[in-house]
Amino acid sequence: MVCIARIRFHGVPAATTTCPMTYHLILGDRSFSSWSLRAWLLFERFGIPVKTRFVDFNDKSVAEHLADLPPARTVPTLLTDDGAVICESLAIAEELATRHPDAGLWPNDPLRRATARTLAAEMHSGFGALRNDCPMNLRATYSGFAPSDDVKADITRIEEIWAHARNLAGDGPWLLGDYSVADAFFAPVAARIAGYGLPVSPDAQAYVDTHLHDPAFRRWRAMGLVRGETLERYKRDYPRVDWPGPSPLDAKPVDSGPSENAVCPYSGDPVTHFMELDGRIFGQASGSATVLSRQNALQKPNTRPSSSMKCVTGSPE
Ligand SMILES: N[C@@H](CCC(=O)N[C@@H](CS)C(=O)NCC(=O)O)C(=O)O
Repeated sequence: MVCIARIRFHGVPAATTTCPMTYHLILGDRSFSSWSLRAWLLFERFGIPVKTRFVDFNDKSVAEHLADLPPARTVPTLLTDDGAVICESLAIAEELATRHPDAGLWPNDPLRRATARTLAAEMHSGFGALRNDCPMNLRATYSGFAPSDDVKADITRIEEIWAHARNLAGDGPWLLGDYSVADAFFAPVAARIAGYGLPVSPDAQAYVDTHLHDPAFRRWRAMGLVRGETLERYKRDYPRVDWPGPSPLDAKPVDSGPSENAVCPYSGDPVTHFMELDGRIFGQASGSATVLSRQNALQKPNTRPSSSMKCVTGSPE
């Protein structure tokens, strides 16, 4: 059955869709999984409802977690209720753009759209030195990192293509004017530049700062700071400094509700954990699956307590 729906999600008017399907997005650790961040931003920034599940990076390999969801071997992986298993972030972006043509994932203007696609594709296939030497770690900010020549070359190229896009559009703050898939794809690069203190031009730094102030990016980072562990394999031995972006607002966990929201804004499941912020109580569902299949990805998640909660925007919306 095909029907037209306009849904509101997280306060963002969602796209008109001829296909009101339930998406299930399987993600990795928020602090360390750069590809997961990209995919999540696509849903969050474009107001597309999604149920999220997280694999634990600490107990077994991602491929083992996803063994029952062929051909998936990596996160993010998107399950659609018509049976697709989409396990490449660029394919997730393209499929969402096709299924939600009014959501604005790509710019409408053909020249901007072509440029946004070019930048996203280059990010998807490139910048290996930066990705290898500076793994995304949203829990640590370093000083004293000395980039190799290969990392410097990657940064030079990134500055070149960012400047090309921003000059072409001329009306930022995002690469092609309004936020597009290209920006979601470069959010983890901005996080690396910030996290490793990589020197960039003032224009590039302004674009990095725009990401650091983006409420969606801040929400993701804040949730990663309070859930999951600091994974040793991503740590580097450089001196630590403070995160250069805005800090999350403090919130404290409370044992019980009722909360202002009955349903978790991230998973769509009934709330199981509660936090207090400025005298108001909000809830979320805390879920993680250790074995994933299409069937159990669609069921109520396992729950486990979180020791503290923080919120970046004053409410989880
Ligand atoms: N080309 C994939 C890359 C996805 C990817 O490499 N994801 C990492 C996490 S950020 C992963 O799942 N690695 C497998 C592992 O760590 O075992 C995409 O665009 O989604």
